[in-house]
Amino acid sequence: MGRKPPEADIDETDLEVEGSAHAAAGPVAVGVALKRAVEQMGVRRATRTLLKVNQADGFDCQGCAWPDPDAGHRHRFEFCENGAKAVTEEATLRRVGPAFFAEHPVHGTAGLASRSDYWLGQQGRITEPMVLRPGDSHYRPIGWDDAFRLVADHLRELDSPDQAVFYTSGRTSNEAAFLYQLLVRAYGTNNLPDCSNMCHESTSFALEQTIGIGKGSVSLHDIETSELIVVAGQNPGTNHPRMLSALEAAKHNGARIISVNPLREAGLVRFKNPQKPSGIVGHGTELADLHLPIRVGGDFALFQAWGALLLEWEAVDREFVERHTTGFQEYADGLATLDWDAVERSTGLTRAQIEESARMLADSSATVFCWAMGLTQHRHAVATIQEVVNVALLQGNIGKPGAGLCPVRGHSNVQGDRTMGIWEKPPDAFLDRLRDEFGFEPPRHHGVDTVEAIRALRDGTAKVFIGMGGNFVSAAPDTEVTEAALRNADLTVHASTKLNRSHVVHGRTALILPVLGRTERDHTGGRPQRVTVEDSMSAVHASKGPLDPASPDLRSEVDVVCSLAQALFTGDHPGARIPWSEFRSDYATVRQRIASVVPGFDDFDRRVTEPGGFVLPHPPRDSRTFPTAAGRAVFTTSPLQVLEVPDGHLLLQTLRSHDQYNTTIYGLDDRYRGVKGGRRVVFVHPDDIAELGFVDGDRVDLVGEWRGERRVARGFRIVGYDQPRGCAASYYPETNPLVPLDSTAEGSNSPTSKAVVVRLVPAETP
Ligand SMILES: Nc1nc2c(c(=O)[nH]1)N[C@H]1C(S)=C(S)[C@@H](COP(=O)(O)OP(=O)(O)OC[C@H]3O[C@@H](n4cnc5c(=O)[nH]c(N)nc54)[C@H](O)[C@@H]3O)O[C@H]1N2
Ligand SMILES: Nc1nc2c(c(=O)[nH]1)N[C@H]1C(S)=C(S)[C@@H](COP(=O)(O)OP(=O)(O)OC[C@H]3O[C@@H](n4cnc5c(=O)[nH]c(N)nc54)[C@H](O)[C@@H]3O)O[C@H]1N2
Ligand SMILES: [Mo]
Repeated sequence: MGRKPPEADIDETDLEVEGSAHAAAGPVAVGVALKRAVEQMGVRRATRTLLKVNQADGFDCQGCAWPDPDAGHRHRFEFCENGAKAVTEEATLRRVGPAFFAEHPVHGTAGLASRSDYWLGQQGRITEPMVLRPGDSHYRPIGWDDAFRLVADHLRELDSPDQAVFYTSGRTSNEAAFLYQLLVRAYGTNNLPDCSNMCHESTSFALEQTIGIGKGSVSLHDIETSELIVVAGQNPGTNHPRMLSALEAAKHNGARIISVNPLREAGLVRFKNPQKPSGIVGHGTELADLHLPIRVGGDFALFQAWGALLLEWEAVDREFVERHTTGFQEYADGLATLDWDAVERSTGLTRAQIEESARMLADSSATVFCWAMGLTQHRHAVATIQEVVNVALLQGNIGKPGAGLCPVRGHSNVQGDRTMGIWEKPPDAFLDRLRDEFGFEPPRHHGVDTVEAIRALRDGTAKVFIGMGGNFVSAAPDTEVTEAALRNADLTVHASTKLNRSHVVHGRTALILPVLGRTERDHTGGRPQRVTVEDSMSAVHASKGPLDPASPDLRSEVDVVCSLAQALFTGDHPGARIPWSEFRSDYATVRQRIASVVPGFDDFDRRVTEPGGFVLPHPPRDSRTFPTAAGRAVFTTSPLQVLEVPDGHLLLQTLRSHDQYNTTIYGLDDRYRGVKGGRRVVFVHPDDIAELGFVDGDRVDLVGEWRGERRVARGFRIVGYDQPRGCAASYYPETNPLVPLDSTAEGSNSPTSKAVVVRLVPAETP
């Protein structure tokens, strides 16, 4: 593949399967990253861009939300293979302009709608606003002012502001996110679903209930100085590669690591640090001291069992428990009768394995618990994360050096977007401050989350969908239902950098608004602007792109929001009194407003200019203060729930390959799992393959049965793969048709993407 985009789409007959790799990162990773960057950008642009990634004077890598080292301690190359791919994807020299759209009809046999997200994304950057009007076969250019007028007219015609849905993906800067929620609330709704609803919502909900704040409690320094790190339900080698450097540093300081994962993911087993000679030539570092090959969904039971053993062994920080927590006795009583048979069935682990790992916990006086989607996307995700908190509280592992809770966020500013008020359930205190600052009464009733938004569009109670980034159609569950929902809309609008399926599965009228990405210089209002983001550890810092924009017609997200607001709010509408043009021409004025509305942002504009930015307050981390209703950290008692899978079925988790960013498919090489040239694979234990009457390499359809409904995803190649019996894994988003819209986590309403009960049947079309 060269500078030119691929003409052909994915051809699954090119699929090749080799054994899985044993080490992550290392020189191969560097090579792959540079090759892709040079292919799409050329040598000079690639070098110039990559040298600015995650530097104090550069831009924040859009790859993930992992924090950067302190300003003085960064490498010259402070990025990873997959960060470089994320940057390349955006900084590519490929372009999708009016000629492209004139050439390609949206529908029909060779239409854009017949293409995969891979093909669409590989075509390049969108250069001009485009519109698809009712009855049209092709997208056509539209001027920016006409585009804003079109959206404003639709919004004004609705019977109620609640008939519009305003989605956000997690790349949006703090400034754009703050203005976006301001626009939406001034318009009159809290319909602000975001990718978080499908991601760490279970975490935010569980932490809010137990420690009083929905964010993690550790710093990078805590990781590097901990005695024990538990990494559960997370694949850092692929999704947060720079985390491996922190884990390596921790190991050098004597930490031990437990990996809890159905799969033996490459990065956790062995890691070659590309920034060090030993990583280039040596065997790398053995990261995990103990790997627990847990059954999918077994973490709830594992953490209960750990709690029970710590109690039995009296490995409890009594002083912390007494001074800072509530609910301990009930929790301890609940675990006294723990059903060990159920624990072993649920986890697929032996009692010896659980005791060995619990012993490591007992022996550690500073433990960090890390987790991601393997814990959050389950029916009992909230209860599971509360069990993680229970175990942390037992040993006082919150608010002390080297210890804490570390949910590892996904999108690079997903945490910041929530801080800025992108939330369908805003707290009253936030709305009060918004009212006092801007002089209008924000709506108080809750809005729709992602799942509810799909229902509202499906049922016609919502008619307009606006997406600030993201790829709603492909990222959301139950693809057929979601596609029908979007097609049912009067208007779908996407502020995007690249083409994706949400542009081609659309409402009666569809708009694409092309925006600047992180890599690009933002010269809005005639002056250079910068934006800010918040990472997974609550550090806020500035981001400024070095490159010329992909096209002179791009606008910043801040500009898009302000311009839409100006088109929408006229006359004596309270929204018309908000100084949108001032905000657009000087983002510092937005930061001043953020400082007045959002706690922890005092003197924001000045503090963010300091190298490395600043860290937001976190009462449990900073002073063991727990802002819950009880004023203490809360032990939660929940009855053990075991996920039972009927005979002949498998429990399927849907995960990321090493060559994608969510629905953006960079390439077809999942190097660490040995899959190349295609993506439709299902990983199954060799004994399960045999027991189900198949052989490795067979092509099957995946059939989901849920509450009497049947869902099918077609044409997957079976790949024998080491994991607990009864489990299976396959890539997202190809498997999203199998995730039922109504199958969500209790409490957070996140789709259960990591627990889909399926049957394998011989493929209908071989
Ligand atoms: N390169 C790259 N980076 C990314 C992304 C990307 O797509 N590509 N996505 C970004 C986003 S938005 C996010 S949210 C993060 C996602 O980061 P991850 O959460 O690491 O992403 P997944 O690929 O979904 O991996 C889930 C991991 O959990 C394991 N797992 C599955 N089910 C269970 C279970 O029941 N229990 C346990 N203990 N483990 C389980 C899987 O085997 C897998 O290792 O990464 C972010 N960074
Ligand atoms: N089955 C299953 N489903 C899942 C998951 C899973 O593990 N399994 N994971 C879930 C998770 S964790 C998440 S976070 C969601 C992801 O859901 P989304 O965030 O909606 O999806 P992405 O694929 O990250 O969005 C990619 C698109 O964002 C646009 N984009 C990229 N950069 C920018 C930018 O700077 N500005 C703007 N305006 N647009 C930009 C591009 O047009 C690109 O096509 O998917 C969820 N869905
Ligand atoms: Mo995510």
